[in-house]
Formats: sequence, C-alpha cells, structure tokens
Amino acid sequence: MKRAIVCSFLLLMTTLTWGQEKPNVLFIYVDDLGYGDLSAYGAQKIKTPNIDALAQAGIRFTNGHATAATCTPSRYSLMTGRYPFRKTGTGVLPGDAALIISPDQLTLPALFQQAGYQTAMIGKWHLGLGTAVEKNWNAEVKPGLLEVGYGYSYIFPATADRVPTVFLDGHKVVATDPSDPIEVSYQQKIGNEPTGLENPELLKMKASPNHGHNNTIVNGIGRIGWMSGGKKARWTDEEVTYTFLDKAISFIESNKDKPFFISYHATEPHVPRMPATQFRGKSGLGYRGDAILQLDHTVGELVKALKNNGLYENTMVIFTSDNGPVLDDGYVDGAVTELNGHDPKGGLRGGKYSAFEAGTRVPFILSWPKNVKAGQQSDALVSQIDFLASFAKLLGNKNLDAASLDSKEILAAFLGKDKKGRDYLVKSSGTHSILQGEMKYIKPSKGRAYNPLTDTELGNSPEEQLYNLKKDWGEQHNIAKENAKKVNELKTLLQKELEA
Ligand code: NG6
Ligand code: CA
Repeated sequence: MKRAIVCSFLLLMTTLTWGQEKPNVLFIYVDDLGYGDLSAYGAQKIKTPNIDALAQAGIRFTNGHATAATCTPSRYSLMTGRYPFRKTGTGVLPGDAALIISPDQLTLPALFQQAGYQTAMIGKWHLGLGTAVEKNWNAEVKPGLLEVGYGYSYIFPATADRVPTVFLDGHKVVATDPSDPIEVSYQQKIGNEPTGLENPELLKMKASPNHGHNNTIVNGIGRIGWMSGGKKARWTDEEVTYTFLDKAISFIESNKDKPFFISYHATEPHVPRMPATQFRGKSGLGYRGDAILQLDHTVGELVKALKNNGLYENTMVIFTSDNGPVLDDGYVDGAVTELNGHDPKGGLRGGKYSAFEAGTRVPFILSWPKNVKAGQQSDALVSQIDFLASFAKLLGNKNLDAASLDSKEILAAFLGKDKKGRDYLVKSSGTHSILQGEMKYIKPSKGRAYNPLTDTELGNSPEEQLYNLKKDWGEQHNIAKENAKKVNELKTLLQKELEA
C-alpha cells in the first residue's frame, strides 16, 4: 500500500516536472560551412571532435537544407518561416541595409519569447538594421533585434567582410566616441583613410583579384564598403569569436534558472578568415581549415558551459550552416592552395551561390539528451525554415497562422521519430529548384553556368534539369529528357509555390 502511494507520487511528480520543464535551445548557425567540412560528415583531412560529439549525442541529418545558397535569404527564412522569394530585397545585404523583417511579423525568437523564454542573439546578423540605409551609427540604431523577438543581442551587422566592422550591444554600437563619429557608405569613399585599392601595401591579407574587398582597410584587411571614424569601435578579427563566445557563456550562466533560446550565429568559415593565433597553421588546410578548428573549439566551449551549469541534458543543441562552401570568396588566404585534398562539398556538386546541392544541403545536427536518442542518422527531408512551425508545436502555441507560412510542422522528424520529413522543398539561388523524394528539378535560367572568381558551378542552364539524388549524389546525369512526366510534375509544383 505504502509502496503504491510512493509510486503514484513519483509518477505524478514526473508528469508535473515534464509538463513544466521546457528545453533550452542553443541554435548554432554557422556561415558557409560545407556538407563535407566535418569529420562527422566524412571529412578525412580535418577533425572536428566537438561537433562530432553533438552528432553522436543526437541526430545527424543527411538531407537537411538551408532555403538559399547565400546568407541573407537563408536567415530570412529561418527567422520568419517564409521563403525568401516571397519578399523582394532578401538578397545578400550591404552592411548599411535597413531591417528587412517587420517588427509585427512572427519570428522564431518571438515565438520563444511568447512562451516565456529568455531570448538572445549573439553573432552575425545580416538582416539589416533601422528603417533606412541612412542612419546614425553613433546613436541608437533601431528597430533592430530587440524589436523582432530578442531580449538580448550582441552582434555585428552584416558579414565580417563588410563595414561597419563594429559590434552592437542591443541598439548601440560598442565603444563609440563622440569625438570620432562613425560614418558608413556603400556609394563612395568617405573620409581619407587608406583603402585596399589605393594602399595594398598596408594589407596583412591580400584581396583576390577582381573580387572587390578593396575599400576601407580595417585591421589590415580591405572590406566591402567605406567607413570613417569609430577607431575605438572597430573590432580586431582575431577577437570576434572570443567576444561572441564570452557573451554566450555569460548569457547561459545568468539565465540558467530560466528557459532560454540562444541564436549563436558564428562567422566561421566565412571570409575574411583570420583565426586567433592558437589555431593558425593547425589544420594544415590554410586559414579556412583553421577557422573550422576555431569553430569546433567554440562549440566545445558552449557545450562545456551547458554541462557546467547542469543544463546539458535538457538543452536542445542544433548545429547547421546558412549555405554551402566556397574556397576563394575574396581573399588570398590559402583556402585554395592549401586544400590538401579536403572536399568541403562532401562529393556534392556546386557550392555557395549554386543551385546544385552543395549550395544548400548542409551539415544539420540536433541533440537533446533528455528526449532524443543518441547515435541516430536521419535521411528525412528537413529545412531550417521548418523550425518556426515545429517549435510552435513543441511550445504548445496554437495561434500559428500555418497557412501564411512556408514553414512545416515536422517536429517528429526533428526529434528522430519520423524518417520522411517534409514532402518537398523549394530552394533559391540564381534560379529555383525543388526537391521531392529522390528527385530534384532545377528551373531553366539565363544565368551564367560558372563563376570563375569563386570557381563555382552555379547550376544555371537554359535547359530543364532533373537529377535522381539517390542514384546520382553528385548531380552528374541530367535525366530530364527521359522523364518528361516527372519534370512536368515538379515544374508545376515549383511554379505553384513561386506564384503562391
Ligand atoms: C558576396 C561577396 C562575398 C561574400 C558574399 C556574402 C563579392 C565579390 N563577394 O557578394 O565575399 O561576402 O557576398 O556571403 O563581393 S554570405 O554568406 O553572407 O551570403
Ligand atoms: Ca553564408
């Protein structure tokens, strides 16, 4: 009798705790990491033990996708649950762009905020700030992250190769100086500081010929765009990751008793690759490889912070990339010359900017020790766009206007319980493509087939393209001609989505 009472009491307690306890979410979004860049995904020439450990602790997805082959559109989808082609102006943004997300729009972090979470974004933003291109960087810059769902933010505005090369803590640039105001332009040179074009002898890392990246020099690196002033506020590239890591660990520590959602958006291995000294030369693959080692170290430190605070078991850690890999993206940094046989694409075709799979099929890992079985591999079709609807389900949000979203509720797939995932997915590059089951269709386009600067096969062709990805992982055999029926089916489905 006594035992029965104790048992039912324990059962009740478990139910209550489960009902009340929400998982923390640490969402690690990285920049330009390829499908083949991690040892967990088969890389032989580079070891990423900390990221691999996450995969071993949870699920390694083999069919996980960004919605686009560049940063801004992929991030737009992640945040809003909508395809980037639904809105104009979602291409790669300059560093002075206005915010492209409306503060009235439901966003991924806002969903968590509504569920009582503490929300933070630390790292690379690239979705614009303020209401217009013209803005005063020396005063509050808003609306920004605090208006679209984050309670705390510590970011840089665009990419590490674009001005202004400054951090913003909430609405304010860090370390402004009224006597040295910051000005930014993407139209013409401002101020009289040296540029990469005029003073290449001042550079510590050369720009690749014809890529640009030769405007204002900051920390010995030519950038895209011009800035003047803000000498104290300009970051040193080598400190960027340590700064973000430090902010993330502090946030974890000060919120350990509350549920939290952290977007940790790392800059690696995007250009300019300028890792901290301890990683230089360590990979043997040039600074791109060293940057990946720095990233792996960061992931290890973040997981350590979760463990040290007793949060690891009930924290969902997600790791994925905003688009695929590129070697030469603007600087002479050894990525090409020291590649040493490494294949960032993992046998896929294309790369960043491309309609071929390497553009958008990316490493995709999810662990949640308390609720997700360790050591799984899933071939389910999943996309970053689906986190919005899937987390709405997990958080019990019943007010989601699912019809207005492209995000699909595939929580069971994310938790490893469903091996199919979404039915089909549309992906954007210079053209559009659609993936369904084993098949992929790429819409004909007039764009050039190859970009010699980045050495990328862009996937554009005036002809219809159809590939069977199960039989032809590297998209070498266009089977459109023999499969007119399938082409028609996918083309119609794609067109319906593009026009919806
Ligand atoms: C391109 C830049 C490239 C990179 C990219 C954005 C040139 C020639 N190339 O326009 O270096 O900054 O934009 O990358 O300017 S992304 O990952 O943020 O989309
Ligand atoms: Ca990117």
